[in-house]
Amino acid sequence: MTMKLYGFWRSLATYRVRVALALKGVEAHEVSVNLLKGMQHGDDYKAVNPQCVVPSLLIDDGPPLVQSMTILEYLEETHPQPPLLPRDPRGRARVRGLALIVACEGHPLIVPRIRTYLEGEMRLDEPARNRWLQHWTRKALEALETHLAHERETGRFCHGDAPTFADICLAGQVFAAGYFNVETTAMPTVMRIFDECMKIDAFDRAQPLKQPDAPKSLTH
Ligand SMILES: N[C@@H](CCC(=O)N[C@@H](CS)C(=O)NCC(=O)O)C(=O)O
Repeated sequence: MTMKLYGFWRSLATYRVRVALALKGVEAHEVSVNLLKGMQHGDDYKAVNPQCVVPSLLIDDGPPLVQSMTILEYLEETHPQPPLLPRDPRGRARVRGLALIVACEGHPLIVPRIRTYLEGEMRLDEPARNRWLQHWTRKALEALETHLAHERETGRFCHGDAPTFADICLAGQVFAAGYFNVETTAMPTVMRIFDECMKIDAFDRAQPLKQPDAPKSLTH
């Protein structure tokens, strides 16, 4: 089986898939789609992903898998070890809920096409656009913090003592806070869990600035 992952160093949705692949020990060749240069809109990539977003996962000659959380679910079903969801339905619902606070609520509001629209169509100047990016990034992190600080299922990680989908999404959202200069001192639980995640090689190696397509000026 050959796997090809279309992604981009800075993409947080790609980060989720990169971490899950690494945790599961699955090899995928990553192809960089430069979102900052608009390569997602080129005809070649549009043929892979008509929504013009990364990630897309190609497995052999089947149709591309799209949407990072769907790809995580696919990896969980096909490579059950190590599990990235708890065994019990209630625990699974909690983990998916935490993950989707990021993947369905926070992250979609800060992606390049939204930033471009705010600037081009809505005529927001840069400070106003940055306020938008910071606001929605912070909102998702604050919601995570409240859940994690108050629910007894929280352990070393978001749910117990092993990483799950929720930790993968949390870690990406903390990188978003870094991109947009969002203050994280009021989120001690989120940051404690982020630090735990980054002790794991799969999370660390997948991080944006450690990707071969990240600009050398930022990585050195
Ligand atoms: N919900 C999608 C989000 C995909 C997405 O928006 N990806 C961003 C990068 S993180 C992208 O490719 N954006 C291109 C654009 O907005 O033009 C997923 O989780 O896969």
